[in-house]
Amino acid sequence: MFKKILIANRGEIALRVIRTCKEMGIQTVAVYSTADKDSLHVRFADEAVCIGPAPSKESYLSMPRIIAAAEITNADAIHPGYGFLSENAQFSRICQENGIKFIGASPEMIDAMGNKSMAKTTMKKAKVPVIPGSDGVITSVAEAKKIAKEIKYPVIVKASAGGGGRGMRVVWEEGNLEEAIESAKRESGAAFGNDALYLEKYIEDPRHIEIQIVGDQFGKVCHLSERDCSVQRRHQKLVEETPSPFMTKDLRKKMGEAAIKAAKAVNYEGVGTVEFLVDKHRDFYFMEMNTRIQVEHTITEEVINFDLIREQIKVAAGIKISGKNYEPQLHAIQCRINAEDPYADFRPSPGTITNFHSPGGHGIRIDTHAYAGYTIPPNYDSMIGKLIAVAQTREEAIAKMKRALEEFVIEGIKTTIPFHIKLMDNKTFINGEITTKFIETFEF
Ligand code: MV4
Repeated sequence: MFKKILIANRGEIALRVIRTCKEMGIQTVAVYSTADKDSLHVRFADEAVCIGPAPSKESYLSMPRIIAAAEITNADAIHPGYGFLSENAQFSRICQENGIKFIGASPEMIDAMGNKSMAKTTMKKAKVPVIPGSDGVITSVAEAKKIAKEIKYPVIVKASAGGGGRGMRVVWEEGNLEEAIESAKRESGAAFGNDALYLEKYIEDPRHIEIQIVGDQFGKVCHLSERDCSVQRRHQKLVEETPSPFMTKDLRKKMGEAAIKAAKAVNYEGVGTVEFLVDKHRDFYFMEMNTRIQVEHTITEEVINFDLIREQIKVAAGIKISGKNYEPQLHAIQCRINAEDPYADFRPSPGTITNFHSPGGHGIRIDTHAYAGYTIPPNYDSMIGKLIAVAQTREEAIAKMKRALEEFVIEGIKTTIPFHIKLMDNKTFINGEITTKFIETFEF
């Protein structure tokens, strides 16, 4: 087992990793920017190294500074959390070259899954269902027109290097295809330095349902059931839950098997997520594979009673998994508490928290690095905490969540709490009729 892990991240996820390391008897090293000197991850780690000024590029994204911090503290592994360098192939490679275990995917795996059209081709070969469309990238407008005619409109143009909805265009008729391709090309070229595009059938009003998987170094892969992340706004998840209100035993079995097939096709090692789009007929399609621990891993932990960070560290250290799949035993919902003003188009609201009271009681979990007196720097992600409610049924979990949201006091800044309270009262949400379109129609 590792003796000392450096956590190359900040905020609640840095704290989350430190907690499990402590329970496992592993020493921890925090890294921090000057903006985070008063952050809890710095206080709770065994050692802390300042790696630079506030801008991420000069601190949490600086590979030489993080590697240097690992070397001076003698860390034998790096946990990247999510975001920042967690899916950076070059960083994974540099860790490897410096004899530091990167607790995440190999550089090859990150590259293979980071290129969306390549990932899709790989999955198609492995007989994982994919959305009908071009075989790989499109090379001309004429070719795109031909494919679109075959699969029928509406179609969607996507950036091969894409993510977060950038470089994506929905096209309803042939007359608009050329212009959509041109503008998607410009956007993805500017955003990713790669303007390769692919084309597929547009699935109207789908659900975003992902499967948590774990693979060990011996080729065993198991799945830990699904998370429904359909409640998103501008590709930012706001609420996640498991089980999905749309799930059936049969669909879970099929999606679980498909996710395992996807992971085995690429010899996946570590914890990961296979994202699917699910249409109204419960047909599902591979969308992306994430090679990191995700923000919403918490709800899976709660319904199967399993520490995913512990599992991640164990498989990275070469320990075998049991190989059995897990089904949710309870219902868990997570609301993301962001320092944003939901009444002002979710505009970021950094600043000092003047008063902070967190809810508690049975079935409530809070993962946060915030406290009374804490100043949220403007430089990073606006998520300041995750509120998780766990109960026997979905109905009880919603009631518990609402109660906890009403107990939650955060003063001095604006947060997404009022938005979530309204959401927990919404009939469509309560009925579980959540698709990726739901938020657009939700009147807040
Ligand atoms: C789609 C789609 C419909 N049809 N692909 C959005 C982000 C990127 N990862 C893929 N996305 C979508 N791809 C086809 N063929 C609809 C979306 C989409 C979406 C997906 C998941 C969660 C929220 C979404 C919001 C809008 C669009």
